[in-house]
This record gives sequence, C-alpha cells and structure tokens, in this order.
Amino acid sequence: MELKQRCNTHFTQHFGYAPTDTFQAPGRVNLIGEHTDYNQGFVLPCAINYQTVISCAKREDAIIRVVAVDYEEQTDEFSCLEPIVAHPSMMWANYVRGVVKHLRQHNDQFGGMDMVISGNVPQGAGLSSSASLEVAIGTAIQQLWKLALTPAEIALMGQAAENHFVGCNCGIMDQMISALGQNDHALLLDCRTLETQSVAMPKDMAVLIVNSNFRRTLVGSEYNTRREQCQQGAAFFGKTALRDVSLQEFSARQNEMDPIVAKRVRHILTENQRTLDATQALAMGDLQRMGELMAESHRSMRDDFEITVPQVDQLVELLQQAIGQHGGARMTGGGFGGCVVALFAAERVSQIKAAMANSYHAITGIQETYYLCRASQGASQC
Ligand code: GAF
Repeated sequence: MELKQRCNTHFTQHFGYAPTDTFQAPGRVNLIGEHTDYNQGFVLPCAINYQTVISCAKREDAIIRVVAVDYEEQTDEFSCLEPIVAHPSMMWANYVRGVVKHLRQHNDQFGGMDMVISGNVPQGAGLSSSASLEVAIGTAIQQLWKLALTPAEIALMGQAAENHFVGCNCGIMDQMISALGQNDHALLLDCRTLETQSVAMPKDMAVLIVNSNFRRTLVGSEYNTRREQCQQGAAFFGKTALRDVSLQEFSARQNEMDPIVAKRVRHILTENQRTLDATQALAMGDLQRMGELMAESHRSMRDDFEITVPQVDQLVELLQQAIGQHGGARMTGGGFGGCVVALFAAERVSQIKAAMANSYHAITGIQETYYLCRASQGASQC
C-alpha cells in the first residue's frame, strides 16, 4: 500500500527508527440521509477506498510528536500530561490535539507516541477527510495502548474533538462510518441509538463520486443555521429531536409554522423515510427505486433544506440524464458545493463519463473530478 510505505519511510527518516504499527481510517460517501444525523435520524453511508494513514510507535514518556507529511512535513509536539490547548496556526494539529484531549478525559491509560500522518481523502470536498483523521488517531492510540474502547466510542471522541476543540458542530455520521465501515457494504446508522445494519452493495453496482470542484465557503455558518432551524422545528412540536415528529403531525400543523423552519423540517422528515426506503431498495439491488429516491433527496436538499448551489444542481442534472432510469445521482455531504454521488451498473462507467464529456465544464467553467470508489473497511491496522 503506497500510503503505508510513504508514512513508514517518513517515520524512519524523521525519527531515526522504524515505526511499530500502521493504521488507517477511511473517508466516506453518504448514499442518502443528509443532515439527518444531528436530528437523531437515519443515514446510509459507506466508507471509501481513500484514507488517512498513521505510522506510529509508543514512547516511554508522555510526549506526542507528530509529522504531517501532506503539510510540508510540519511538526507538532506536546505532552499529554499538560493541559492540551489549541495550536495557534496549524489547523491539522488541532485534530490530533483535540482527539488526544478528549480520549484522555475518557481514558487516561496511555502515554507518549511518535506518529507520521499522510492521506489521500480529497480535502474540502465533503468526503470526511477530517473524520478520517480523527478516527485514525483514535484508533492508533486505542490499538497501541490496548485501551478498552469500542469503535463507536472512538467515533464519539472524534466528534467531541471536532465539536469542542476544532469548533465544527458536526453530527456523528462521518466518524461512525470511518470507524465501522465494511468492505462491499453500506451501513444504515441509527444516529440516536448508534445501532448499525450492514447492507450489501449490489455486486455489479458502481459508486462514482464526482467532485463539482465548487469551493465550499458557506458551509460552517450555514450548517449551524440549519441545526438551529431544526432545533426550532423540534421545539415547535414539543420534541427534543425531529426524529420524534411524524409526517402526519407535520402535515396537520405546518401552516402554523415559520415557513422557512417548515421547509427544513419537511426535508428532515422525508429524508429519514427515504433513507429507510433506500436501505430496502439497495438490499434488493433495485437501482431504479434507488435512483428515484436519490432524485427526491436532491430536490429536497435543493428546495427545502436549501444546501445546494447551482453548479452542483447542474452536475446532478447532467449525471441523471446520462444515467437514465437505472440508477441515480445526488449531492452528498454537508452541502454548499463539494461532491455528487452516482450509483449505476458498473459496466456503464466509461459510457457515463463519455456522456458527461465536457458538458459541466462548458456550462459552469469548472472541470469536475471523478473518483470511482469501493465500499471499504473502516479503521484498521494496515
Ligand atoms: C457533515 C457533518 F459532519 C455530518 O455530521 C452530517 O451532518 C453531514 O454534513 C450532512 O449529512 O458531513
């Protein structure tokens, strides 16, 4: 594995000895169920064959030394016995510091280590490069020190680091799938109970991720606004989470609601149902139904949740035209740019790409990028 070799070589060069272990945690693509995680609803992601890799070794003291190969080999060093504070300028370092800090609050039976990090999850594309970094660090510490922590607990530590240390108010989907992904399977995740159900991917189905390469800018502030609007929606119905509001209750009272909040609520309630329906469609290999649900999901993100941008809508439309009835496409991830996921028969990959030709570029002036993915293993030794 190329990344493993890269990390191992850099480790030996930098620290002057060979690493004892190497771990990986993947990025993810969400097939359906967007913004439902922080409403305690359902999501259906799969881990992808793009990862963050960490080569590491235990130290005798409490010092943590880190090299970020992809950031011009910048280094960070801190003691896990001292109060862990944010690094003033290196954002990447705060993911490491944040995970170490939250892990220690939960279980302090670990000490220092040396580590080298590198990855190939596209950054800023909505494929969860941050979650894969958090879960890779958590897994490396858990495995090296044999800590009694489950993958779900590692995921929760990663989320806590991102929420309270890095300052991004994300839900639990990305860390959970990075920790628990399975080869050739998607995972239906109940974001309230954290129960999971694996769903075998149809053998002859391609998972094609298409990056719109439209820069995501509003994502932080708008993400938080959506969370607040969902909270307001739940409060309107006297519930703690939209998970507990039914479509019937909503239909009966939607006219009394603030119209924007009503649209946000409609997206979450219908998206939860679509996610459950899509789980069945995927399990049955019903690409036509899957495509219909993906199209509805995209429309709902565009018109009700208002998290798409014209460039991404355009890309989805072009892919839907190219794919036709047997499969589908929708924006995936937090929104405001980023990637589209397309599902269709594997034998059609070249045909679909050829049908796209330069149409997206001709309309938007931006060149899209393709990543043909495999549903992959969650965090593991490599
Ligand atoms: C981002 C968040 F990190 C996830 O928790 C989830 O809310 C997603 O956006 C939207 O479905 O990836």
